[in-house]
Amino acid sequence: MHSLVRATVPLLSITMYYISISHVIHHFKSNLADNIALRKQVDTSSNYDPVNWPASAAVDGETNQRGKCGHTSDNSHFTTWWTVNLGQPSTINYITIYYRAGYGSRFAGYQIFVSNTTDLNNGQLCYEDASTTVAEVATVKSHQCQHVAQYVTIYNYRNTPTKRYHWYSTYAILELCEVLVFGE
Ligand SMILES: [Ca+2]
Repeated sequence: MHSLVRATVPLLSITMYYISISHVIHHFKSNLADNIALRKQVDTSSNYDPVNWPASAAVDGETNQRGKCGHTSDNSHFTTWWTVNLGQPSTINYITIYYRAGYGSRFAGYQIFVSNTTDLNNGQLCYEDASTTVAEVATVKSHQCQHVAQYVTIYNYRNTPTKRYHWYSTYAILELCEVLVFGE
């Protein structure tokens, strides 16, 4: 009888150990690997061409630079923004942006906000690009942004008459090929 008990306890411990490890792996995967922005509702300050460059193209799962990108108007705006609604307050881990290649002068200076309403004044600034040369502006870049939020907004602005750097585009324009929000 005693030997049976001794044999059972280690087996139970091993089983519990594996259950615990698989739970951790599942939790790790869902935290890091799920793009919770995919095909979610989006909104934008303006559209350059809602048919060929729709705002929703930034959450269609296609990161290919030759595919569609969300593109705000290029018509004399000094502020511009694009927002994805995650549907509910979500635990965000990090955000990866695929920008249109070759247009770093437009993307430069962009900000990432997370918020629980569409009012950015109630949100948190996660990141602001401070590249000093156009070559520093990465076409693909990930940002740690560990907050609980329902909305992720990419915002940009151009001061007039003085821009931060002479190589910045004159107007604020966003060309987001894909915005991935990893979290749960
Ligand atoms: Ca896309």
